[in-house]
Amino acid sequence: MAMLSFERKYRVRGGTLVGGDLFDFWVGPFYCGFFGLTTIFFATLGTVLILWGASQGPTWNLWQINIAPPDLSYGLGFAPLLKGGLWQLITVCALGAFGSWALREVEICRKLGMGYHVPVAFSVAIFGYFTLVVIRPVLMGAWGHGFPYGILSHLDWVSNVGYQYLHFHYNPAHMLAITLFFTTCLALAMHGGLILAASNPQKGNTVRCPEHEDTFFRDLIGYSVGTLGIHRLGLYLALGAVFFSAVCIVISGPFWTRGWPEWWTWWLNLPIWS
Ligand code: UQ1
Repeated sequence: MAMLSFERKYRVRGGTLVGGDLFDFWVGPFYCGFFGLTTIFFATLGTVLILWGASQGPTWNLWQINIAPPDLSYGLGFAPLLKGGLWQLITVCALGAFGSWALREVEICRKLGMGYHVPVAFSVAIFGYFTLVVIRPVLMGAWGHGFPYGILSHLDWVSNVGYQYLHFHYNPAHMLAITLFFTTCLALAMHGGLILAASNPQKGNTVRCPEHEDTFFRDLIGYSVGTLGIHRLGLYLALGAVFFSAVCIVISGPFWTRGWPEWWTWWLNLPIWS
């Protein structure tokens, strides 16, 4: 397996969270580690359970395969395998695999003496999933409030849950989340464009440096957030988008059960209008 010249220097022992040197080795380009093995274990088991569930279902059509959560009547208890129990096991496997992957990232950060920004960011994504399949169902008293595992079925779930609250776009946390998603796209498009414009010149032109990047935005809008700042901004925007997505769904049901347009009556009822 080919190795970049600098890789050997950084492939050092240590930094593991559990097991000491036991799984502290590489397989080709991949770091193994204890959490590499637990990732493979949970991901494989979860995938096998999905395939077995599909084999028990009415279709092999990739779009229509569906592993549904238990009926609401099972509450927060265990359900029989083919009545939502599979969904429960697959959820455990998914969380096991995602958590293992995050801890594998932590071990690699420790080896390399880097900050934990990547595992922290990934943990926010895991938190989004955890909110949907654990926090909200627990707050509402039934695993049946989790979303089904299937390409079309999870889209139907999103649509149905949205319409349950009449008009989800009136959910203030949903508004914030969307705004952060769009702003993330704007920031990444500007950043990608700016970096390519400066550092990947046409034939005959020379590479431009951060001074040019800063100057471009200072000329354009009188302000440059800076080369480190744009990456901080991007991280905060993206994490904020996921965080407010989690907020917007967790308040829908546990904390607000009527239509979201109706929530805004507090605005119409302000005494300043009368
Ligand atoms: C920016 O100011 C900047 O600093 C030089 C970048 O880094 C290379 C950028 O990528 C972008 C997009 C900007 C402009 C962004 C704001 C919020 C003014």
